[in-house]
Amino acid sequence: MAVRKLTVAGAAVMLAACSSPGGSTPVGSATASGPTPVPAQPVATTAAPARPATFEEWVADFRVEALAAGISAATFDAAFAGLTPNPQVIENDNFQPEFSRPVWEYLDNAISDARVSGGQQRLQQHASLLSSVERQYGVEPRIIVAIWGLESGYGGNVGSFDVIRSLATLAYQGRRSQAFREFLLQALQILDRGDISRSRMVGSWAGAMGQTQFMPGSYLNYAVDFDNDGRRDLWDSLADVFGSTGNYLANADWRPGETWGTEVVLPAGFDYRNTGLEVRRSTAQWDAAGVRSASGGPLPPTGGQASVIIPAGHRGPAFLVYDNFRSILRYNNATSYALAVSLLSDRFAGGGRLVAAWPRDQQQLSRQDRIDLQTLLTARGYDTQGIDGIIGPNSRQAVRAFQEEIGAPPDGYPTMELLNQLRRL
Ligand SMILES: [Ca+2]
Repeated sequence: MAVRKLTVAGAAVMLAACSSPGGSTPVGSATASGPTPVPAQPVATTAAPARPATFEEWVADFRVEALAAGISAATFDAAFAGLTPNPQVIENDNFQPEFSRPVWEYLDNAISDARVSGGQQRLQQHASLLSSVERQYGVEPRIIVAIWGLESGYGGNVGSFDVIRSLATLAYQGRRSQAFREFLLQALQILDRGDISRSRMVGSWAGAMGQTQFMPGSYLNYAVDFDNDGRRDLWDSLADVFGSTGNYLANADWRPGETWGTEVVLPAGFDYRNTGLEVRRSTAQWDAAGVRSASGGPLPPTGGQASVIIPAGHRGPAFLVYDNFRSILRYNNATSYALAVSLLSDRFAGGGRLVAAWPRDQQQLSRQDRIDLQTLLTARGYDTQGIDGIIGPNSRQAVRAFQEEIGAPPDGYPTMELLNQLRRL
């Protein structure tokens, strides 16, 4: 199957692409006229300066690799005929929002009344197809429809970017060129198999495809031909769309007959160091620790493990999430996304309204605030493992350690209040 190693020339191209300043320069301005020093960047290396390849040179090099990986020349040449990089794709790739969206705003939008009623209607409309998918893969219709609704508005918006053009652009000059080179090979394999025509292969700017937005690797590995017409078509066959989503989740260790989890109430004095997906316990252990279902009644059963998450810190709602929640995270690795799928699927069935309120008055940290937070925590001896303005697990751990120092609930959730306390020290 796919050859994973890069050619030497490919590695040189990647170096050039990584060193290029942001990719805002029109690609056509990169000329092939002799070695040009890599634009001024304080890179401590004695290696010979890489000459930025033109797109045409890059395609010629990539063609060798693709054909060696088994892509037919006819597929490759048809896919790349007249192709140019898409500057919009690079712009999207480099976009860094000043504020990250609070989880409640994301959920308000994701679980709108229109999306709830639209999903309920489609659950009825496609009931028999969804049941056969459930029989085959063990995934409930409402989960599949929730994913479908979030990924493409029930097929209404599959994206209009030419996938090959997007992937080629990102492989040529994106920040993660190596990964996109691989995605591009996979997309070409999909064309080669005849699953979809070149012109119909449209998607998101980053190459997610079809009504459930599969990246090319997921498509290759998990898309199924559920309507048995010989092609796996995630654009125009709902059977293939639903079947592929069920197959994906089944392969992500979905536990048939179990829920994703539930909103919970944490007891007074709960130890917030036990929150987060890393802490896994049985529901019996959580029950013994005083964790209760927010709607009353016993915690829903699971044969697996459960974790407590508090997406907006200790002032917001708490959730006990099960292995099926982790399966949804393997579809799209963002807690807010997995929560949206989970709660939307509950809303289809008449539940899913939260008991606790989100802390909507909480001021959001700007990018500069997040950088200040990391700088101050690191200076105080709580290493955030880098200062990049992105609050990841290391930053949360540092926040938690500082919260313990000052006697605040150690929920690892950075707030403006916490930042101001740090600033005053
Ligand atoms: Ca099919």
